[in-house]
Amino acid sequence: MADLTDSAPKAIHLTDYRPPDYLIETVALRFDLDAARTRVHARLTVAANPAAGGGVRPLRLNGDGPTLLSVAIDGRKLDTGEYRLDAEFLTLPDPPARCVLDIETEIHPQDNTALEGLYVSSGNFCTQCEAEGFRRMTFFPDRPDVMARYTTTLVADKASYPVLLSNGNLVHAEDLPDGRHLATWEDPFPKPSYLFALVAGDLARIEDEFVTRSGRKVALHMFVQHHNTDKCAHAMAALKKAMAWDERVYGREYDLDVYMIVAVDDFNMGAMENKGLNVFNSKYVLARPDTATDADYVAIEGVIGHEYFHNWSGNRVTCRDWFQLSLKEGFTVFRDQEFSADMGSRGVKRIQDVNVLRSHQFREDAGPMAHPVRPESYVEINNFYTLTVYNKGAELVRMLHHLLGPAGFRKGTDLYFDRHDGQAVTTDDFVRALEHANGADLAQFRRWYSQAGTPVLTVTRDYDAQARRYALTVRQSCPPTPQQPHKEPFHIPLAVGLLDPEGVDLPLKLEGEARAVTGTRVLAVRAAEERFVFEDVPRPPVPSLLRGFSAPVRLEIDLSDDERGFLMAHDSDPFNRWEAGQQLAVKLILARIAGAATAVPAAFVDAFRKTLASESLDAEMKSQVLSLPGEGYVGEFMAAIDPVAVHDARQWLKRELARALRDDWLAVHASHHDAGPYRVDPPSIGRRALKNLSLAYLMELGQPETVMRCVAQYQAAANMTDALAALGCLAHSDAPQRERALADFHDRWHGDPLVMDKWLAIQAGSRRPDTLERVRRLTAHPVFNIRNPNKVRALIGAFAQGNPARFHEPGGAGYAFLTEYVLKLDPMNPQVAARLVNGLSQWRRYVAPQRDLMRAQLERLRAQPKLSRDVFEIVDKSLADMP
Ligand code: B3K
Ligand code: ZN
Repeated sequence: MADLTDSAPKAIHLTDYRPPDYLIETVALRFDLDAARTRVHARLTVAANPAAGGGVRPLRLNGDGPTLLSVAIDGRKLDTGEYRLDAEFLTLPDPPARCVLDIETEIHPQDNTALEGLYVSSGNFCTQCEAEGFRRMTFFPDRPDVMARYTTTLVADKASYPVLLSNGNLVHAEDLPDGRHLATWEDPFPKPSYLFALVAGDLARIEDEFVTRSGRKVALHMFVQHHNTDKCAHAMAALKKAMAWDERVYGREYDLDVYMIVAVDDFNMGAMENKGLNVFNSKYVLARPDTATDADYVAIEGVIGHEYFHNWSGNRVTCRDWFQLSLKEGFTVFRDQEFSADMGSRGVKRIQDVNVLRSHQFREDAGPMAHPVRPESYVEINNFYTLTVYNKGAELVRMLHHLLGPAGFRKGTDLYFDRHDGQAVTTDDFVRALEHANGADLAQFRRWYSQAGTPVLTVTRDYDAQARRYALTVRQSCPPTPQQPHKEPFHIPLAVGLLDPEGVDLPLKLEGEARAVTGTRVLAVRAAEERFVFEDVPRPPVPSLLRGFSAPVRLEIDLSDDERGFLMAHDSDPFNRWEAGQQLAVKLILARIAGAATAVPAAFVDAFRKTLASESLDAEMKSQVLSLPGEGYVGEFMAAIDPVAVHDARQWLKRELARALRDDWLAVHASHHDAGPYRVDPPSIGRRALKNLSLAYLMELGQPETVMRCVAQYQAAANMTDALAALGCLAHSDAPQRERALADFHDRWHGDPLVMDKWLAIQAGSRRPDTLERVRRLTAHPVFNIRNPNKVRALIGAFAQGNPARFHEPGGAGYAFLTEYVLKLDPMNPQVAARLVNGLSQWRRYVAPQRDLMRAQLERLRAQPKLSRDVFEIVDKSLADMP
């Protein structure tokens, strides 16, 4: 904990990067595991780094909390006068240029509530070392550009901890006389300390095998608590698909004899890509049709893929420093998005990814925490595992893919992996490899990595009937962000199509070109203002711009409602078809808020009806097109967000659509049944999604017969998707059946923590006026546990981040409640506490009195004498002046 009465935590700057003074060649670790006190012995072979400057160089080893028992150089134990020990470092003033260092420490895993370093979850040991958890176990140059070969020996009581795992291959196992046993693991690949992992516990092992395309057999082992062995099949299948996909699409094979995944219940985030030994939040492993929803199944496949893909993009080639985090995360998110697109529906996947980006990352990019994809400074690195680094970072890689084309992009990644295998590198190295492989110039493109903020593209069009010329004028600008008042123009790939009056894509011929190309073209926008002239355009077309969301920008164009309706019906680009409907809906909701809409235009209702009946859209895509934009996204269009007004206006639109299309929704709900066993392919997911969307619309009407229908679905549901959809509708409603259903769900599933997370989240997300009261009560319920991050996210997170209308109630009770929780949680788990504070950091965007009430809670937090560095940084930046 940082004691702020002494000094505020200080920032680390990218410009201060220096290569390490010493490298570590090998690390031999021995853990004598005991939940109360564990002994760690580390033997490091140390060598001065020729790449660093000469002269006397102290060796500084990071340490965050371990008790130092002894330190020896080349077998000679040092006296206390021969080293310095402070809150952050163990410093050896002038060690030999080559030496062996022995360090013994003691740690207390069972008291580790921060879930970083070595901790205990459900009685088993596990570790989380990224970003700076290794230093919580022993003293070490805990930075990613120090890559070493690890050998790890684990010693533990055999009855309690029959399974002992670490990175690499098992090289030795032995029973000891005192009921303990020992296992030694060796990882042949040099790695940074953040990829170290160990697991010890009483776990069941699910086995499978993958044969790589060069014919090597890889054992696949999944470790879960014994009662969960029937929930691993989907994750295992996903792993095999991911391994095959990375071979096919990137030419990357797996490199060890065994790939292990361990599922734990207590985990700060989704999962962790430790070399050969992934540790997963059980939420992203365990699934059975009756316990997991379609969304869970899809997310499991995506996260399994993500962590697997890190084996190359992150592990074999790693980051030089944490400012380069997007090197591995942005690239790996792009890889997992494309994997999911190939496994499921590409169009739907793109819509979902863009929804996340626009509703959350755009907001981050416009707020006090805005930072470039390659940040320039940080106080606490854990606060920079952001949507900007991950999701905007992925958009950058996607743009590179657009600009170079699939073949050029692959040439570039081949060069990148070959050139940098075994190295710790920068985002610039990544871009350079793509440039070199293609003879391309990406100098201007690099600004995407260094400039924060979301660019705005304003497009105007004109048509010259006589000359048959159609011109698009594109202007770009980017708002100021903290530390960056002015921005230079970006290099933006703008994918466009032009539709003729029949809704067919026109052949596109740019001024001066010899031939026309039919379909989508990617225009390179580079200057602050550019004009693109198309020739031989017989009639004024309807432009379809930013197809597939080809760049992470806000697009402004004055399309009429008729034109948007036309695109919604005809665009060949599925993303823009969806987008046209979203923009129409946003406009209508905003008009309602402004008091200018009393009825839903017939054309809008008609577009919905036609979508439902369309033969060119599948059910999954229909469910996307017919879903109204989220409240968070609508708020983005308001000068000052009024969450309650947004909610009410959106509800109005939903009700009107429910009423106008009642018979259509009923017909869909009645006809979209699952036949046969549960499947998670796109047609089945689509069928359930459209059926459950229909139910949600119908439930807006508050009619007893729909409530009966909903209860019947809940009771008859053979899978969690249908059960939870019905329960979710009931949780919003005033229907007397609500409480009975919630109680029934609890009684049925109270033994399953992941299902109980859903039960909590559904109640926290209810739009009923008594929701905050209920959330408060639930914090005292036996299934809630503040030490378990999933529970905190399910209850407090779902309320503060997923239920804007209730969280932002004008009295400010939601803010006070959140603050109480942040204060309670901060001493235990600063990482999770800091995530919650994000719910307040956007205070400037809101109407009064909400903005002032949010600020008051931030000030209350800032006045606390002891805050973690994590929470301090967010609070401090949130209150700082904006440019
Ligand atoms: N690399 C980890 C995230 C670690 C977060 C540390 N606070 C998971 C992932 O992105 O794959
Ligand atoms: Zn990742």
